[in-house]
Amino acid sequence: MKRLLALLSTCATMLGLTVAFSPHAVAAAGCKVDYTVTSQWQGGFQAGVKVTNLGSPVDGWTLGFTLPDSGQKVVQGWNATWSQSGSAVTAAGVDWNRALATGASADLGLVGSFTGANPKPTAFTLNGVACTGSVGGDDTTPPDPGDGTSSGTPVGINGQVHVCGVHLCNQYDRPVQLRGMSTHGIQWFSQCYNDASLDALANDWKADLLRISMYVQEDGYETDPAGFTNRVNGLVDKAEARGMYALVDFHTLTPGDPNYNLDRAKTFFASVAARNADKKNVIYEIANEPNGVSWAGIKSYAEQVIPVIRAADPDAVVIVGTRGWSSLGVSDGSDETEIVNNPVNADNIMYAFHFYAASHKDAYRSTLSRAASRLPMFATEFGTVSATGGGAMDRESTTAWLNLLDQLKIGYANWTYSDADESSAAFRPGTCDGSDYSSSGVLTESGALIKSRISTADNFPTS
Ligand code: IDC
Repeated sequence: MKRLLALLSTCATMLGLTVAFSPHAVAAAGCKVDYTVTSQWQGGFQAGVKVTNLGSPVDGWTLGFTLPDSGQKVVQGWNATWSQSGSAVTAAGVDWNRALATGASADLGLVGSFTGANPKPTAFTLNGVACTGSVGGDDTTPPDPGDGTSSGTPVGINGQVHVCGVHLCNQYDRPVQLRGMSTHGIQWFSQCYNDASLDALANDWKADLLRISMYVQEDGYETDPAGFTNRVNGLVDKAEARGMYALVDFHTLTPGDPNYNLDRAKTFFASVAARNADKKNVIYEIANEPNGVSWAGIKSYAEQVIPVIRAADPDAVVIVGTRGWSSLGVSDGSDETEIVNNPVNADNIMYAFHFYAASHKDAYRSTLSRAASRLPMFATEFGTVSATGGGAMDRESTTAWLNLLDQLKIGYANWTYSDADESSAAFRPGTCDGSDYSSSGVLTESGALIKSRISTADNFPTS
């Protein structure tokens, strides 16, 4: 009840918003809407709305629908500009999801209040055209099997990537931004990484990369080196078959000094780099989040692990963690200058930057902005929530971060593509027990926001 009252208080503000039709908006020839009530409590509910454009591409859209006559009200909505007049509701696309190609979807959500029964809304329209369509076979088309070089996929278009200046560049030597998701610890969530979930990641989320988080401690690699090496290789193959890059994350966390795991890292990377040397889709992240260790200690570790990888796979990009939980030192009171003045002695490398949007804000953003003109950076892990992986999603800070990464062309992977019972997870708890990874009903608030961002067109340069 408390929650409902708080939500109702935002009602007035929300209803003051007006809907702006884009001058470029055109009528869509067809559309489909999946509307799922994801939770309900006394007098209130939350719903996910997935709208799929089945007509010509649109640059600007407005979804309309009619609430049933049971006192339903939209209290709060996300991923669109929401407005209500009587029983008529509109949700207009925002700058980052306004363009919808044919077959593309936007995931929206809302919290509503109701009295009496709670039937679903009716009469959905997209740019004024009734949504009567069914998506048909497209969503279930299996990915191209094979080596991931089929045209149209991220790996097919970009090929073997390399570092050029401060950017990651594709086979045409042009900067690219790779956007994707990180697994949770594969020792805990292996059930979330199967053909159906990875099909959804490639086809529905249109992700460019899968980060494979192999914890070293906490029941991870150290307990079964051969078994975990096989699991990582299996996921590299699944990413490759779907044309996605695989970011192999040697997920050191506690203890924070990567040198504690130096011998394990050499053994692991010698093996995975040899096994995957001929693939074009593999990128190596050699230490997740160094902490309680100096930059000199991290650099020394990197300069011992990188030659092991290079000996087996000379052209793979390697990403080096940074001080203070990969914060470029900021969380330890330092900054990027310690790296700029004393970089790792190796070519074709990048540096990791991690952030959690509710905890890390302007000071972190300005450090990354400065660093990005001097050092090749990759946001190999970030969350929309606090650094604990839980707490409320910070939409404003997340949006500021993602806009910055887009502007700087810095690649990223979001923590986590899992159904962990924590707000950083993209899926609601229990999702990985089933086979549906595509409908809006399985997404958390964080998942819906991140999916909307990742699934926009990449426009990778092809010459
Ligand atoms: C968290 C997981 C949580 C787990 C914890 C310890 O979400 O379920 O219990 O690790 O293993 C990081 C780390 C990442 C953390 C994440 C959220 O790289 O392992 O995951 N986080 O706390 N750095 C900053 C935040």
